[in-house]
Amino acid sequence: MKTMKKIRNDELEPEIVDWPVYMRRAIDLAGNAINTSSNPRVGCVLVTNQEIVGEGWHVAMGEDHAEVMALKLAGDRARSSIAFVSLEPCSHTGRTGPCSDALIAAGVSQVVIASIDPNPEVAGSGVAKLIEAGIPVTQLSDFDSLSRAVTPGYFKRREQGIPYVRCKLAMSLDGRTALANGESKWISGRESRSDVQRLRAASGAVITGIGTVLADDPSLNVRIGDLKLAPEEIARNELSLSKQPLRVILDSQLRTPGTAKILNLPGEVKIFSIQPPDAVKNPAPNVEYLQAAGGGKRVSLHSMLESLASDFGCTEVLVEAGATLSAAFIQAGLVDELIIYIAPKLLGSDARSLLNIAGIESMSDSLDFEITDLRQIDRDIRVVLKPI
Ligand code: AOF
Ligand code: ZN
Repeated sequence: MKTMKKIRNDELEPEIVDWPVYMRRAIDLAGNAINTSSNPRVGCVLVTNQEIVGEGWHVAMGEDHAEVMALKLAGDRARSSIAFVSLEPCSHTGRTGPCSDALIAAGVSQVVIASIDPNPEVAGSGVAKLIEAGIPVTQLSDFDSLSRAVTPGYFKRREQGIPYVRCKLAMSLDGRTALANGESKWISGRESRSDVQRLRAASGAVITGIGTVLADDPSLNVRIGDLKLAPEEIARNELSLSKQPLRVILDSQLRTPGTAKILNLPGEVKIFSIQPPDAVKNPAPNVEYLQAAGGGKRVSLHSMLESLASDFGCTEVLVEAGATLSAAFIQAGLVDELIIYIAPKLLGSDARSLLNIAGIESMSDSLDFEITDLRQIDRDIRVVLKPI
Protein backbone atom coordinates (compact mmCIF):
# COMPACT_ATOMS: atom_id res chain seq x y z
CA MET A 1 0.00 0.00 0.00
CA LYS A 2 1.39 3.37 -1.01
CA THR A 3 1.47 6.21 1.49
CA MET A 4 1.27 9.98 1.23
CA LYS A 5 4.53 11.64 0.24
CA LYS A 6 5.61 14.68 2.26
CA ILE A 7 7.95 17.12 0.58
CA ARG A 8 9.53 20.43 1.43
CA ASN A 9 9.89 23.21 -1.14
CA ASP A 10 13.65 22.68 -1.36
CA GLU A 11 13.08 19.05 -2.34
CA LEU A 12 10.87 19.74 -5.38
CA GLU A 13 12.03 18.12 -8.62
CA PRO A 14 12.42 20.53 -11.59
CA GLU A 15 9.17 19.37 -13.25
CA ILE A 16 7.15 20.32 -10.18
CA VAL A 17 8.91 23.49 -9.03
CA ASP A 18 5.76 25.45 -9.81
CA TRP A 19 3.62 23.53 -7.29
CA PRO A 20 4.10 26.17 -4.56
CA VAL A 21 2.54 28.78 -6.88
CA TYR A 22 -0.68 26.75 -7.09
CA MET A 23 -0.72 25.94 -3.39
CA ARG A 24 -0.28 29.59 -2.54
CA ARG A 25 -3.20 30.36 -4.83
CA ALA A 26 -5.34 27.70 -3.10
CA ILE A 27 -4.56 29.23 0.30
CA ASP A 28 -5.30 32.75 -1.00
CA LEU A 29 -8.66 31.51 -2.29
CA ALA A 30 -9.41 29.99 1.12
CA GLY A 31 -9.01 33.50 2.54
CA ASN A 32 -11.84 34.78 0.32
CA ALA A 33 -14.31 33.47 2.88
CA ILE A 34 -14.87 36.01 5.62
CA ASN A 35 -16.59 33.58 7.98
CA THR A 36 -17.12 29.83 7.60
CA SER A 37 -18.60 29.33 11.11
CA SER A 38 -17.36 26.03 12.56
CA ASN A 39 -15.96 24.88 9.21
CA PRO A 40 -12.46 25.61 7.90
CA ARG A 41 -11.56 28.11 5.21
CA VAL A 42 -10.34 25.91 2.35
CA GLY A 43 -9.21 26.66 -1.21
CA CYS A 44 -8.67 24.41 -4.24
CA VAL A 45 -6.97 24.84 -7.61
CA LEU A 46 -7.10 22.31 -10.47
CA VAL A 47 -4.17 22.44 -12.86
CA THR A 48 -3.49 20.75 -16.20
CA ASN A 49 -0.22 21.41 -18.03
CA GLN A 50 0.47 24.59 -16.07
CA GLU A 51 -2.99 25.93 -16.75
CA ILE A 52 -5.58 26.51 -14.02
CA VAL A 53 -8.73 24.74 -15.24
CA GLY A 54 -10.83 25.28 -12.14
CA GLU A 55 -10.67 26.85 -8.72
CA GLY A 56 -12.88 27.26 -5.72
CA TRP A 57 -13.18 27.84 -2.01
CA HIS A 58 -15.56 27.02 0.80
CA VAL A 59 -17.80 30.07 0.96
CA ALA A 60 -19.86 29.36 4.06
CA MET A 61 -21.00 26.47 6.25
CA GLY A 62 -23.50 24.28 4.43
CA GLU A 63 -22.23 25.38 1.02
CA ASP A 64 -20.11 23.37 -1.42
CA HIS A 65 -16.65 22.46 -0.25
CA ALA A 66 -13.73 24.05 -2.09
CA GLU A 67 -13.03 20.97 -4.23
CA VAL A 68 -16.65 20.72 -5.36
CA MET A 69 -16.74 24.38 -6.40
CA ALA A 70 -13.51 23.92 -8.38
CA LEU A 71 -14.72 20.68 -10.00
CA LYS A 72 -18.00 22.30 -11.04
CA LEU A 73 -16.12 25.17 -12.65
CA ALA A 74 -13.70 22.86 -14.46
CA GLY A 75 -16.35 20.42 -15.74
CA ASP A 76 -14.73 17.86 -18.07
CA ARG A 77 -11.44 19.70 -17.86
CA ALA A 78 -10.98 18.34 -14.34
CA ARG A 79 -10.05 14.93 -15.76
CA SER A 80 -6.29 14.24 -15.36
CA SER A 81 -5.69 17.55 -13.62
CA ILE A 82 -3.67 17.92 -10.42
CA ALA A 83 -5.78 19.09 -7.50
CA PHE A 84 -4.09 21.48 -5.06
CA VAL A 85 -6.13 21.74 -1.86
CA SER A 86 -5.17 23.69 1.25
CA LEU A 87 -6.74 21.01 3.48
CA GLU A 88 -6.98 17.23 3.15
CA PRO A 89 -10.15 16.45 1.15
CA CYS A 90 -12.89 15.15 3.41
CA SER A 91 -13.97 11.51 3.49
CA HIS A 92 -17.25 11.79 5.34
CA THR A 93 -20.78 12.78 4.44
CA GLY A 94 -21.66 15.84 6.48
CA ARG A 95 -23.79 18.65 5.15
CA THR A 96 -22.18 17.79 1.79
CA GLY A 97 -20.78 14.57 0.27
CA PRO A 98 -17.13 13.44 0.59
CA CYS A 99 -14.72 15.50 -1.51
CA SER A 100 -12.28 12.62 -1.87
CA ASP A 101 -15.02 10.68 -3.71
CA ALA A 102 -15.79 13.70 -5.89
CA LEU A 103 -12.10 14.03 -6.86
CA ILE A 104 -11.89 10.29 -7.64
CA ALA A 105 -15.07 10.43 -9.73
CA ALA A 106 -13.77 13.44 -11.66
CA GLY A 107 -10.60 11.51 -12.54
CA VAL A 108 -7.95 13.85 -11.17
CA SER A 109 -4.44 12.46 -11.64
CA GLN A 110 -3.05 13.42 -8.24
CA VAL A 111 -3.81 15.48 -5.17
CA VAL A 112 -1.48 17.90 -3.39
CA ILE A 113 -2.42 19.14 0.08
CA ALA A 114 -0.99 21.56 2.64
CA SER A 115 -2.51 20.27 5.91
CA ILE A 116 -4.15 17.17 7.30
CA ASP A 117 -7.73 17.77 8.51
CA PRO A 118 -7.78 17.56 12.34
CA ASN A 119 -11.48 16.60 12.24
CA PRO A 120 -11.53 13.07 13.76
CA GLU A 121 -14.07 12.09 11.09
CA VAL A 122 -11.41 12.82 8.44
CA ALA A 123 -7.88 12.89 10.01
CA GLY A 124 -6.04 10.99 7.31
CA SER A 125 -8.94 8.95 5.97
CA GLY A 126 -9.48 11.39 3.08
CA VAL A 127 -5.88 10.82 2.02
CA ALA A 128 -6.24 7.03 2.52
CA LYS A 129 -9.35 6.95 0.30
CA LEU A 130 -7.57 8.74 -2.54
CA ILE A 131 -4.51 6.48 -2.29
CA GLU A 132 -6.71 3.36 -2.28
CA ALA A 133 -8.26 4.62 -5.51
CA GLY A 134 -4.76 4.84 -7.02
CA ILE A 135 -4.43 8.63 -6.80
CA PRO A 136 -1.04 9.72 -5.43
CA VAL A 137 -1.23 12.28 -2.61
CA THR A 138 1.58 14.65 -1.66
CA GLN A 139 1.74 17.04 1.25
CA LEU A 140 3.72 20.24 0.71
CA SER A 141 4.88 20.48 4.29
CA ASP A 142 6.18 24.05 4.04
CA PHE A 143 2.59 25.20 3.45
CA ASP A 144 1.13 23.56 6.54
CA SER A 145 1.58 26.67 8.71
CA LEU A 146 0.17 29.01 6.01
CA SER A 147 -2.93 26.91 5.49
CA ARG A 148 -3.45 26.82 9.27
CA ALA A 149 -2.98 30.58 9.50
CA VAL A 150 -5.80 31.23 7.05
CA THR A 151 -8.24 29.37 9.32
CA PRO A 152 -6.60 29.49 12.76
CA GLY A 153 -9.77 28.99 14.77
CA TYR A 154 -10.68 25.76 12.99
CA PHE A 155 -7.42 24.15 14.06
CA LYS A 156 -7.46 25.69 17.54
CA ARG A 157 -10.99 24.48 18.28
CA ARG A 158 -10.30 21.00 16.98
CA GLU A 159 -6.93 20.67 18.72
CA GLN A 160 -7.48 22.59 21.96
CA GLY A 161 -11.25 22.77 22.39
CA ILE A 162 -11.33 26.58 22.50
CA PRO A 163 -11.63 29.22 19.76
CA TYR A 164 -8.87 31.46 18.39
CA VAL A 165 -9.14 34.69 20.40
CA ARG A 166 -8.48 38.16 19.03
CA CYS A 167 -8.50 41.07 21.42
CA LYS A 168 -9.07 44.52 19.97
CA LEU A 169 -8.07 47.71 21.73
CA ALA A 170 -7.92 51.37 20.68
CA MET A 171 -5.69 53.88 22.37
CA SER A 172 -4.05 57.29 22.11
CA LEU A 173 -0.34 57.77 21.50
CA ASP A 174 0.14 57.83 25.24
CA GLY A 175 -1.67 54.55 25.74
CA ARG A 176 -4.96 55.99 27.00
CA THR A 177 -8.42 54.78 26.11
CA ALA A 178 -10.76 57.35 27.64
CA LEU A 179 -10.71 60.59 29.57
CA ALA A 180 -10.98 60.40 33.35
CA ASN A 181 -14.74 61.07 33.05
CA GLY A 182 -15.10 58.03 30.81
CA GLU A 183 -15.51 59.90 27.52
CA SER A 184 -14.05 57.71 24.79
CA LYS A 185 -15.95 58.52 21.57
CA TRP A 186 -13.88 58.43 19.52
CA ILE A 187 -10.26 57.60 20.06
CA SER A 188 -9.66 55.91 16.72
CA GLY A 189 -10.89 57.23 13.37
CA ARG A 190 -13.73 56.09 11.13
CA GLU A 191 -11.48 53.89 8.95
CA SER A 192 -10.16 52.04 11.98
CA ARG A 193 -13.69 51.47 13.22
CA SER A 194 -14.63 50.11 9.84
CA ASP A 195 -11.63 47.76 10.07
CA VAL A 196 -13.04 46.52 13.38
CA GLN A 197 -16.27 45.73 11.57
CA ARG A 198 -14.26 43.32 9.44
CA LEU A 199 -12.86 41.65 12.57
CA ARG A 200 -16.38 41.27 13.91
CA ALA A 201 -17.62 39.82 10.63
CA ALA A 202 -14.93 37.12 10.78
CA SER A 203 -15.93 36.17 14.32
CA GLY A 204 -18.39 33.62 15.63
CA ALA A 205 -18.81 35.72 18.75
CA VAL A 206 -17.99 39.21 19.98
CA ILE A 207 -17.29 39.12 23.71
CA THR A 208 -17.58 41.99 26.15
CA GLY A 209 -18.02 42.60 29.87
CA ILE A 210 -20.78 44.11 31.93
CA GLY A 211 -18.53 47.11 32.70
CA THR A 212 -18.42 48.07 29.03
CA VAL A 213 -22.16 47.47 28.58
CA LEU A 214 -22.96 49.79 31.50
CA ALA A 215 -20.39 52.44 30.59
CA ASP A 216 -20.63 52.60 26.79
CA ASP A 217 -23.85 50.81 25.78
CA PRO A 218 -22.16 49.35 22.66
CA SER A 219 -23.98 47.56 19.81
CA LEU A 220 -21.18 45.10 18.94
CA ASN A 221 -22.97 44.11 15.75
CA VAL A 222 -21.81 43.92 12.13
CA ARG A 223 -23.09 46.74 9.94
CA ILE A 224 -22.57 45.78 6.33
CA GLY A 225 -22.64 49.41 5.24
CA ASP A 226 -19.62 50.14 7.48
CA LEU A 227 -17.62 47.12 6.32
CA LYS A 228 -15.96 48.89 3.38
CA LEU A 229 -15.93 45.77 1.22
CA ALA A 230 -16.04 45.73 -2.56
CA PRO A 231 -19.55 44.89 -3.80
CA GLU A 232 -18.32 41.55 -5.20
CA GLU A 233 -16.80 40.66 -1.84
CA ILE A 234 -20.11 41.40 -0.14
CA ALA A 235 -21.96 39.40 -2.77
CA ARG A 236 -19.79 36.31 -2.43
CA ASN A 237 -20.01 36.41 1.37
CA GLU A 238 -23.71 37.18 1.44
CA LEU A 239 -24.57 34.01 3.32
CA SER A 240 -22.17 34.44 6.19
CA LEU A 241 -22.68 38.22 6.40
CA SER A 242 -26.42 37.75 6.77
CA LYS A 243 -25.76 36.14 10.15
CA GLN A 244 -24.67 38.30 13.08
CA PRO A 245 -21.91 36.96 15.34
CA LEU A 246 -23.15 35.95 18.78
CA ARG A 247 -22.92 38.84 21.21
CA VAL A 248 -21.55 37.53 24.47
CA ILE A 249 -21.67 39.42 27.77
CA LEU A 250 -19.73 38.30 30.81
CA ASP A 251 -22.00 39.46 33.56
CA SER A 252 -21.40 37.52 36.80
CA GLN A 253 -24.24 39.18 38.71
CA LEU A 254 -26.79 39.61 35.90
CA ARG A 255 -26.70 43.39 35.84
CA THR A 256 -27.32 43.90 32.09
CA PRO A 257 -30.27 46.29 31.75
CA GLY A 258 -33.08 45.14 29.46
CA THR A 259 -32.75 48.43 27.58
CA ALA A 260 -29.08 47.81 26.61
CA LYS A 261 -28.56 48.21 22.85
CA ILE A 262 -26.66 44.94 22.68
CA LEU A 263 -29.84 43.06 23.67
CA ASN A 264 -32.10 44.85 21.26
CA LEU A 265 -30.56 44.27 17.85
CA PRO A 266 -31.02 41.38 15.43
CA GLY A 267 -28.89 38.36 16.36
CA GLU A 268 -28.43 36.15 19.36
CA VAL A 269 -27.08 37.20 22.75
CA LYS A 270 -25.51 34.90 25.34
CA ILE A 271 -25.06 36.16 28.90
CA PHE A 272 -22.63 34.17 31.03
CA SER A 273 -23.07 34.64 34.75
CA ILE A 274 -22.31 32.66 37.87
CA GLN A 275 -26.04 32.51 38.65
CA PRO A 276 -28.36 29.70 37.57
CA PRO A 277 -30.61 30.68 34.62
CA ASP A 278 -33.68 30.64 36.89
CA ALA A 279 -32.16 33.53 38.88
CA VAL A 280 -32.96 35.83 35.95
CA LYS A 281 -35.91 37.99 36.95
CA ASN A 282 -36.85 39.59 33.65
CA PRO A 283 -35.31 37.52 30.89
CA ALA A 284 -34.89 39.46 27.65
CA PRO A 285 -36.10 37.85 24.42
CA ASN A 286 -33.39 36.40 22.13
CA VAL A 287 -31.01 36.18 25.10
CA GLU A 288 -29.76 32.87 26.41
CA TYR A 289 -28.60 32.95 30.04
CA LEU A 290 -25.81 30.52 30.81
CA GLN A 291 -24.32 29.61 34.14
CA ALA A 292 -20.58 29.44 33.65
CA ALA A 293 -18.92 26.21 34.65
CA GLY A 294 -16.04 26.18 37.10
CA GLY A 295 -17.61 28.00 40.07
CA GLY A 296 -15.85 31.02 41.60
CA LYS A 297 -16.94 34.64 41.91
CA ARG A 298 -16.26 35.44 38.27
CA VAL A 299 -17.12 33.68 35.06
CA SER A 300 -14.22 31.37 34.21
CA LEU A 301 -12.89 32.67 30.91
CA HIS A 302 -11.57 29.30 29.85
CA SER A 303 -14.89 27.50 30.52
CA MET A 304 -16.79 30.25 28.72
CA LEU A 305 -14.51 29.78 25.68
CA GLU A 306 -14.97 26.00 25.86
CA SER A 307 -18.70 26.51 25.83
CA LEU A 308 -18.49 28.86 22.81
CA ALA A 309 -16.44 26.23 20.97
CA SER A 310 -18.42 23.14 21.88
CA ASP A 311 -21.98 24.43 22.29
CA PHE A 312 -21.98 27.13 19.63
CA GLY A 313 -19.28 26.00 17.17
CA CYS A 314 -17.26 29.21 17.52
CA THR A 315 -13.83 29.05 15.91
CA GLU A 316 -12.73 32.70 15.92
CA VAL A 317 -13.93 35.15 18.56
CA LEU A 318 -13.25 38.82 19.22
CA VAL A 319 -12.87 40.37 22.67
CA GLU A 320 -13.97 44.01 22.67
CA ALA A 321 -13.88 44.83 26.32
CA GLY A 322 -12.49 47.33 28.79
CA ALA A 323 -9.15 47.56 30.58
CA THR A 324 -9.98 44.94 33.23
CA LEU A 325 -11.57 42.15 31.20
CA SER A 326 -9.11 42.53 28.30
CA ALA A 327 -6.25 42.30 30.79
CA ALA A 328 -7.78 39.20 32.36
CA PHE A 329 -7.88 37.47 28.96
CA ILE A 330 -4.27 38.44 28.28
CA GLN A 331 -2.99 37.45 31.70
CA ALA A 332 -4.76 34.10 31.50
CA GLY A 333 -2.82 33.44 28.29
CA LEU A 334 -6.05 33.20 26.31
CA VAL A 335 -5.33 35.85 23.66
CA ASP A 336 -3.84 34.61 20.41
CA GLU A 337 -3.80 37.97 18.66
CA LEU A 338 -3.85 41.50 19.99
CA ILE A 339 -5.03 44.19 17.57
CA ILE A 340 -4.29 47.72 18.73
CA TYR A 341 -5.40 50.87 16.92
CA ILE A 342 -3.22 53.81 17.88
CA ALA A 343 -4.63 57.29 17.26
CA PRO A 344 -2.15 60.16 16.89
CA LYS A 345 -3.39 62.14 19.86
CA LEU A 346 -2.37 62.62 23.48
CA LEU A 347 -4.96 62.30 26.20
CA GLY A 348 -2.72 63.08 29.14
CA SER A 349 -1.92 61.37 32.37
CA ASP A 350 -5.37 61.79 33.95
CA ALA A 351 -6.89 59.68 31.20
CA ARG A 352 -7.53 55.94 31.62
CA SER A 353 -4.86 53.47 30.65
CA LEU A 354 -5.12 50.63 28.17
CA LEU A 355 -5.07 47.65 30.49
CA ASN A 356 -5.42 47.12 34.22
CA ILE A 357 -2.44 44.94 34.88
CA ALA A 358 -0.99 45.36 38.34
CA GLY A 359 1.98 43.88 40.08
CA ILE A 360 4.67 43.88 37.42
CA GLU A 361 7.73 44.76 39.47
CA SER A 362 10.60 43.50 37.45
CA MET A 363 11.36 43.74 33.74
CA SER A 364 11.51 39.98 33.62
CA ASP A 365 7.79 39.90 34.51
CA SER A 366 6.72 42.03 31.53
CA LEU A 367 4.22 40.49 29.12
CA ASP A 368 5.98 40.26 25.78
CA PHE A 369 4.63 40.30 22.25
CA GLU A 370 5.88 40.01 18.71
CA ILE A 371 4.55 42.32 15.98
CA THR A 372 3.02 40.30 13.16
CA ASP A 373 1.59 43.21 11.17
CA LEU A 374 1.94 46.97 11.26
CA ARG A 375 0.14 49.43 9.01
CA GLN A 376 -1.34 52.86 8.79
CA ILE A 377 -5.11 53.08 8.56
CA ASP A 378 -5.99 56.59 7.51
CA ARG A 379 -4.58 58.69 10.37
CA ASP A 380 -4.23 55.78 12.80
CA ILE A 381 -1.74 52.95 13.12
CA ARG A 382 -2.83 49.34 13.47
CA VAL A 383 -0.48 46.93 15.21
CA VAL A 384 -1.19 43.22 15.29
CA LEU A 385 0.73 41.28 17.90
CA LYS A 386 0.99 37.80 19.23
CA PRO A 387 2.17 36.86 22.70
CA ILE A 388 5.58 35.22 22.98
C1 AOF B 1 -12.93 19.74 2.47
N1 AOF B 1 -13.10 20.88 1.74
O1 AOF B 1 -13.83 22.96 1.53
C2 AOF B 1 -14.08 21.94 3.62
C3 AOF B 1 -13.83 20.76 4.37
O2 AOF B 1 -20.64 19.85 7.30
P1 AOF B 1 -19.82 19.77 6.07
O3 AOF B 1 -20.27 18.75 5.10
O4 AOF B 1 -19.61 21.11 5.42
O5 AOF B 1 -18.39 19.25 6.55
C4 AOF B 1 -17.60 20.01 7.38
C5 AOF B 1 -16.31 19.28 7.63
O6 AOF B 1 -15.67 19.02 6.38
C6 AOF B 1 -15.30 20.11 8.42
O7 AOF B 1 -15.35 19.86 9.80
C7 AOF B 1 -13.97 19.64 7.84
O8 AOF B 1 -13.58 18.39 8.38
C8 AOF B 1 -14.33 19.42 6.39
N2 AOF B 1 -14.20 20.69 5.66
N3 AOF B 1 -13.24 19.72 3.77
O9 AOF B 1 -12.49 18.74 1.92
C9 AOF B 1 -13.67 21.97 2.25
N4 AOF B 1 -14.68 23.03 4.15
ZN1 ZN C 1 -15.09 18.14 1.59
